[in-house]
Amino acid sequence: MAPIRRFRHRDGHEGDIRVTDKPGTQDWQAAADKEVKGRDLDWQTPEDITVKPLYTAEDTEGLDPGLPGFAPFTRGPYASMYAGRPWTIRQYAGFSTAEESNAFYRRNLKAGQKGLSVAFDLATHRGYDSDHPRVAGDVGMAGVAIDTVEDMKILFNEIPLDRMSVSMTMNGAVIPILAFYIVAAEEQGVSQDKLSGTIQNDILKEFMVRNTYIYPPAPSMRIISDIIGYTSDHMPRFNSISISGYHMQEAGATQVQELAYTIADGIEYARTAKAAGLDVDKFAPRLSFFFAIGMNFFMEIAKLRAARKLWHKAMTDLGAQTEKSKMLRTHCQTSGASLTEQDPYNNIVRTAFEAMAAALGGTQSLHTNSFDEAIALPTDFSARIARNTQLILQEETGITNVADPLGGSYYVEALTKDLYDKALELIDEVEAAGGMTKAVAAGIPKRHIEEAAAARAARFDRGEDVVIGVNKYRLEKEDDLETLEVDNVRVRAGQISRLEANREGRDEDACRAALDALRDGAKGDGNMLALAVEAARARASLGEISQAMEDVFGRYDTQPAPVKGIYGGAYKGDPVWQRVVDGVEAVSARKGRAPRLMVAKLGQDGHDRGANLIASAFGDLGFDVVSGPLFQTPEEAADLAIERDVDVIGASSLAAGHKTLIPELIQILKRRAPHIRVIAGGVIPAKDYDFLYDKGVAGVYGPGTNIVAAAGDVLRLLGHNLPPEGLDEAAE
Ligand code: MLC
Ligand code: 5AD
Repeated sequence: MAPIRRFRHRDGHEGDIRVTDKPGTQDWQAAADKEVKGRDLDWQTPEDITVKPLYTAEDTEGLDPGLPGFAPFTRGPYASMYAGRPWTIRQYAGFSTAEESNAFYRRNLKAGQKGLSVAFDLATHRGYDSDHPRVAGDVGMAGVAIDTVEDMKILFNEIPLDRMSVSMTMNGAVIPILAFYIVAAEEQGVSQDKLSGTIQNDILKEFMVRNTYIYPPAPSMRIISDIIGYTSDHMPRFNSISISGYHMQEAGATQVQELAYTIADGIEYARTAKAAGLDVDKFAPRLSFFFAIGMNFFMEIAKLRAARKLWHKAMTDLGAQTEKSKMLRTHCQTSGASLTEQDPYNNIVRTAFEAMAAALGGTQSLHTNSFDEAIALPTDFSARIARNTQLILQEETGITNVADPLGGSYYVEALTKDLYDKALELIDEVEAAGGMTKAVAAGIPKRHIEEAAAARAARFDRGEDVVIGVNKYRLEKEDDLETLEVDNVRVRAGQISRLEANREGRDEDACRAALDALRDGAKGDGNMLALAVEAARARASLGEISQAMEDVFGRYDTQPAPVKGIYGGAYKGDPVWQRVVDGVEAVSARKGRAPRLMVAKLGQDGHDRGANLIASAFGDLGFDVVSGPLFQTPEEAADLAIERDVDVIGASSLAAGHKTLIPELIQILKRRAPHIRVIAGGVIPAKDYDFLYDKGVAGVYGPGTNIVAAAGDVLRLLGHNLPPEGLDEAAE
C-alpha cells in the first residue's frame, strides 16, 4: 500500500493523498505552485471559460468525440478529411470593374487558388445601380460593381462555371445577383443544375452586425426561403446559404456568441424553409456555414468542432432523417479585426497562425487575409503572400495527412465541451425569446455583441489584450506601404455608360413585363428568384429588380442604439479617464450644455462597429452623442448636425469613401455651419491623411486609436487644453 502524505490545495484546505510512483494531478499542482509561488495560473477568457494551465485524462472522462465522417461529426464532416482532399483555397476578392476583377481571379487561379469568392461593392449590396445618386462614393470601392447580366458575364469570362465553385457574398440584393449568375452561366453554355458554389444569403446577421439589408425582416426571410426552394429544385450542387458567424466576431462578439448565434440563425432558416413547405432532407444538405478564425488558437479549433456537434443536435431536433442533413460544412476566414495598420508585416504571422487553427479545426474552405487588410484592399503582392500561406500549409507542413490531428487532446476536447455547453445556454435564451427573428427584432444579440465589443475595446486600450506593434512594442517609425487604390470616378463613369448601352440594347416592353411579373410575384406568393431570372434574361438591371421588390416591401431603416457603461466601466478609477471626464465637465460648464458629438456614417458603408464604439465611449465620458443613422448622404448628415446643433462630427469610414464623402460634407458645412468641426476615423491609409487635412478635416484616427486619447483631442478642438502627459501615455 502506498504511503499517505498531507497535501495543501491551492484554495488553502489540506487533505491526505496517497503517494504512488506515478505522479498524479495533485503532485503536478504542488510542483506548479512551487514554481510560480502560488500565483493563480487560470485564464478567464472573454467567453467566461476558465482555462486551466493543465488538462489531463480527468478532464475528458466520458467524452467520446467519435470518428471523422460519422455522427455527430465533431471530428470533421468527411472520413478522410484533408488526406482525401485538402480544404478549398478560396480567396475573397473583387474591386473596381468586372474586367479588372476577372483578370485578378484568373491570375490567382493560375497561381494555386482553387475556388472563387466574389466581393461586390456596396452599391450592389444595397440594390442600387451605379448611376444612383446615393452611391456616387461607393461604386467599385469595397468590391466589384455589378449592374447587369453583362457585367456578370465579364466577371466570369473564360472561367468555366461547370468546373469552378463560386461563392458570392450577397445578402441584400441576393435575388438579382443570383439571377444574373444563373443567366450568365446559361449564356456561357452551363445549365444551372451544373453550378456548384455558395450564395451567402444570410440576412439575420445583416440586421445584427453587417447592415447590408434592403427590405424589412419578414420579406427578407421570405426571400431566403424562395432561394432555398429554387436552388433545391434546380441547382442540386449549389449551397443555398452560408450561415455566417464571421461578421459577429468581427463586430466584437466572443467566440461563444459567434457560435451560438450562428447555429441559432441556422435553426431559424431551417424552420422558415420547413414552414414554407420544403422537405428538410432535401434542402438541409446544402446549408453551409462560415466562421471567423481569430487569434485565440485553441478556442477557434474547439469552436469548429463544437459547431459541428451543435448543428448535428439542432438538425436532429428539427426532424432531419439523413446524416447528410446534419453535417455542418464550413468556410472560414482569418480575422480582419485581429490585423493592424501598425507594423503590418506582423499580419502575415497572425494570418498564418489563424489559418493553421482553421485547418486543425477542420474547415472545408478558407480565405486568408492580406497583410494590408487594415488599410486597403489587397494588391497582387499582398494577395500572393496570403494565398501562399495556405499553399505552404497544405503542401509543406504535412498537416493534411491526418484527419482531426488534435482529436483526443485533453485540452481541445475539454474546450470543445465547454464551448458546446456555453453556446447551448445562449441558444436556449434565443429560443425563449421565440427564435432568432424575434430575438434580432428585439435587438438581443446585437446588444450582447456590442457589449462584448466595448469590453474588448477597453481591454485593448488598457493594454490588457496585447497587440504587438500597437499597444506594445510599437515602432518609432512606420514604413510606407504601397496600397491598392481604385479610381472611383472612372469606374462609375464606365458603369454608367454600360448601363445606358444595356438599356438601349434591350426589348423595353419585355423588360417591363418581366419586372411587373416580379412585382406581382412579390405581392403574391411567386418564387422571386424564378421571376428575377426572367427579368435578368430581359436585361433588367440590379437596381430595377431591387426596386420592383422595394415597391412591395419598402426599404428598411434602423437607428443605432449604442450600449452604455461597458467601456467606461472598465476605466473605473482610472486617473487619465477621470481627467477627460473633468474636461468634458469644464466644457459643459462653459457652454451651458455638454459638448455634442455626432457620429456620422456616410454612403452605403454599413460597418458600424467603430461608430458604435465611439458613440458608446464618448457617451460614457459625458459627451452628448448624436448617433447618425446608417447610409446618410453628406447633405443628410449636415442637415442632422445643424438641426441637433452639434459641435463636432466624427465621420467613420471603413469602405474607402473617405476621399469623396467627407470632403463633400465639409463643403456643405462651410456654406451652412462653418463652426462645426469634422474629424475622420476608420480604415484610412496614412497617405490620405494630408489630403483630408487639406480638405479641412481637423483630425484623423486610424485603426488602433486609443479612444480616451482621441477624446482628449476632441476637447482640445473645443478649446479645452488638458495637460498632455497622461493622455500621451494612454495613446502609447
Ligand atoms: C471534400 N469532398 C471530398 C472530401 N472532401 N470527397 C472525398 N473525400 C474527401 N475527403 C468533396 C465534397 O463532398 C464536395 O463534393 C467537394 O469535394 C467539395 O468539397 P466541399 O467540402 O464542399 O468544399 P467547397 O466546395 O469548397 O465548399 C465549401 C462550403 C461552401 C460548403 C463551405 O459553402 C463554400 O465554399 N463556402 C464559401 C463561402 C465564402 O467564400 N464566403 C466568403 C465570405 S467573405 P459535393 O459533390 O458533395 O459538393 C465575407 C466578408 C464580407 O462575407 O463581409 O464581405
Ligand atoms: N477583397 C478582398 N478582401 C475583402 N474583404 C472585404 N472586402 C474585400 C475585397 N473586396 C475582406 C476583409 C474584411 C473581410 C470582411 O473581408 O478581410 O475584413
